[in-house]
Amino acid sequence: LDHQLREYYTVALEVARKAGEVIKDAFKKEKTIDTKSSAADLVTVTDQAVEKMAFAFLKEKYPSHKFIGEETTAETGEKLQLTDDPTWIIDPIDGTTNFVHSIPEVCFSLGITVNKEPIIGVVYLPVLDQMYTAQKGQGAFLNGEKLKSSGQTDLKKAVVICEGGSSRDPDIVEKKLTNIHRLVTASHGIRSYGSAAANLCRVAQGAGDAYAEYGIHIWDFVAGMLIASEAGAVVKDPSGSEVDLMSRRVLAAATPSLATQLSDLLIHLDMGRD
Ligand code: LIP
Repeated sequence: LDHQLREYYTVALEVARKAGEVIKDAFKKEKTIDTKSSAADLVTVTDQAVEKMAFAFLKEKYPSHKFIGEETTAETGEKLQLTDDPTWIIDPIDGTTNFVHSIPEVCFSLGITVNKEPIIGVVYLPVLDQMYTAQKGQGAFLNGEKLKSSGQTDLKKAVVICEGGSSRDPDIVEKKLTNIHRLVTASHGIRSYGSAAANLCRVAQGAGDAYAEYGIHIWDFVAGMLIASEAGAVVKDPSGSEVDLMSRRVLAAATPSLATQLSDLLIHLDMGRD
């Protein structure tokens, strides 16, 4: 099994580099934009092209594996099903709004699960040439350099990463703003990088002490959560229970104590299940 995982990892890096080239090239050009679940839920032809390319490449190598992708799911409208089979989970561009607005925090995110557990995570930010990687039990790395989360235990001294998200439902927006109000009041400050995958990688490298978001999907966080936890961060459901890949929300914090302080502080939005 070990050599198989090593091979998956090599292939994951290869496909991330390929995707990165396409994204980096398109980043400088004019974008063709469409919307999905809301007027702020964006997709471009590049998202779709990158996912198609990645799936074609991977399916040829691993015809018996399962594949979950953001844009394929949007196109087919099929209900997500995570099985025990090896599953390649892709967000072709995490941070599509950044991509559309020429903000360089855009990434290709690829997580592999076996028995519904993330075992490999690759998050590549091609414009910044930052390759974050993790294999279960083997630590997390940025361009080959080992990562360690900050170790912060006190919310008062923490920077917390959070997002407005793409829902424009007034009730959801209001609850998110209440959370932001509470976070600003309780901490050193908040940051938003515009991509769940990038946010988790920032926590992994200690650039920010914690991150919580409601309304994301498995493809946004499955790779980043492994990178964060392999860097020593705690990854949970925001309520404090075990993280649930289908529950559309995640919390990562540098320490268990910081995670608890955030769980106690936030309103836990129920965004439904995938
Ligand atoms: C994005 C997430 C981000 C969230 C955005 C959006 P996309 O994913 O990574 O954290 O705040 O609303 O869902 O759509 O760029 O892949």
